[in-house]
Amino acid sequence: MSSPKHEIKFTKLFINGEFVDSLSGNTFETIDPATEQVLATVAEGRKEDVDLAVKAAREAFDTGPWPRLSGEARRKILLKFADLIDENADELATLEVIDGGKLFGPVRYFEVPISSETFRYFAGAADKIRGATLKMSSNIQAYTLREPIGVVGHIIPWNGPAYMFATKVAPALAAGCTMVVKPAEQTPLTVLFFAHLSKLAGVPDGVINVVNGFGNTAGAAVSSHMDIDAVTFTGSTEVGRAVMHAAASSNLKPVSLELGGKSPFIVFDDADIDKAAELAILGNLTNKGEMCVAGSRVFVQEGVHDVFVKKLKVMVKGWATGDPFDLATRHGPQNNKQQYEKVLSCIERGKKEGATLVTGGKPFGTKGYYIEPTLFTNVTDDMSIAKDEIFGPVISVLKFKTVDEVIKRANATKYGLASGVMTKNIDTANTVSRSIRAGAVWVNCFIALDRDAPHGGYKMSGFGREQGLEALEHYLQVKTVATPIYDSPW
Ligand code: TXE
Repeated sequence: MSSPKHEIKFTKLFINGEFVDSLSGNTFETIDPATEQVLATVAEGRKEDVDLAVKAAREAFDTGPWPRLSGEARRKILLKFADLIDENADELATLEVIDGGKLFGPVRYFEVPISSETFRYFAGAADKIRGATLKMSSNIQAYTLREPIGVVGHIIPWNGPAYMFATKVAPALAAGCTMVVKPAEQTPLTVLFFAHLSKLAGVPDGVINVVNGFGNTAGAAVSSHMDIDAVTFTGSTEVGRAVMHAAASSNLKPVSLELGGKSPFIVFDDADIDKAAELAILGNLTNKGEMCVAGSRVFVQEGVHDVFVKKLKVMVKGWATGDPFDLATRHGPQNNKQQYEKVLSCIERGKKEGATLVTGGKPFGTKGYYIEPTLFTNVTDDMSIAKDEIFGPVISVLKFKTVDEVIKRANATKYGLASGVMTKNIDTANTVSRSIRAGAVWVNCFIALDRDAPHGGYKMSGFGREQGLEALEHYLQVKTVATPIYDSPW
């Protein structure tokens, strides 16, 4: 299957309901990572464009209908938005592929439908946001209001723009917020298409604004803006720190950060080894390893280590690499050149530090940012491939002996995003689940993400939760209203 016919319709900034050029007229190119060809020239927003977008969002919040609509009215618009995502799934999936190097099949039949379902999930929450009645004292009664926080800034990464847009925008809309979205400079196209759909869905002008641009200009202008009330960020730990800093030194806006990971995937001797091998592959090679939740430290107990590695080797070698539009392809190009070079340099370091390269380890083909799916064994905890997030198709296998040992080693990381445990012993599963310091423990499964399951990090993987009803908390604030009661009988 070759690329379906496509036309790139939206390349400008989206401010106050209109597609507009940047004030400076500056543009930048976005590249197809499978071909290294320029796909489109996109308007480049900077601080002055972010200011305009914030002004529109501010007005939409302070005087516009959105925060004042009933939950039911917002729900209807979110449901319409979801239907439009489904109706435009082919086009959205195509943009995800050509702009981000993702595979057409998984995006078209999984990530785009998940995005529309995320809108439906939060549509269902829009009319159920409510406070509590408080019993303060005998002569005061009080209740809480949960009000939208205001103008939100969303800084989005490049590894799943459609999924990320839905994850951040749907709950913020449900809560009644208005927003400025800053897509990653590598992948602006899907987000711009979503902006177009938002207008068709009936989201009022100024509620969603999109400013394409670079991190240190447009991104920094969002995180340091005095008139943005909260910011959500998904990306590297390093930039997460900068975003928090900017938020603190501007208007003390609350921040939620979803950062990197180095998640353990632990295979005990009694596990279903075929299933464990399959999940180790999916947990590391899905989306060419560009996943914050990748199970990139595969701990295998010594009794099954060799047979497990043998199975893994066969599967990694057979992981079909090629045209992202071919439904038989399992592995596409890395998202961008910088990421491609980073992954290759991590692989070189792994080799130098003495890990055994079982298969892969090189660029694939002659065109595009393709890297062979790579398997390392004899990895030790001190090696950089066991410590640093690679965000690429690299599996590292580490051997262990006992439950206590593996818990200690699994927790010996600055990250804490996710983890996996493969065992048939319920006691082992329970002990490990309660001992791992991470936002998710997946027992006999992996990447069990769901819109109803709060997702987020412990430690330097960040804080705040996305998905689940918990996601709404970031977009709401609580007000206590108290009134005196005269002549109360109680
Ligand atoms: O991310 P950045 P990069 C990890 C992964 C990857 C590494 C580097 O390990 O290899 O980060 O990727 C915006 N103020 N993850 O450099 O720079 C930027 O424009 C405000 C994990 O591409 O963090 C983009 O929109 N914003 C991850 C977004 O931040 C700034 C997903 C993410 O880019 C900014 C992506 C600044 N000063 C990378 N600088 C995950 N958790 O899923 C950049 N940005």
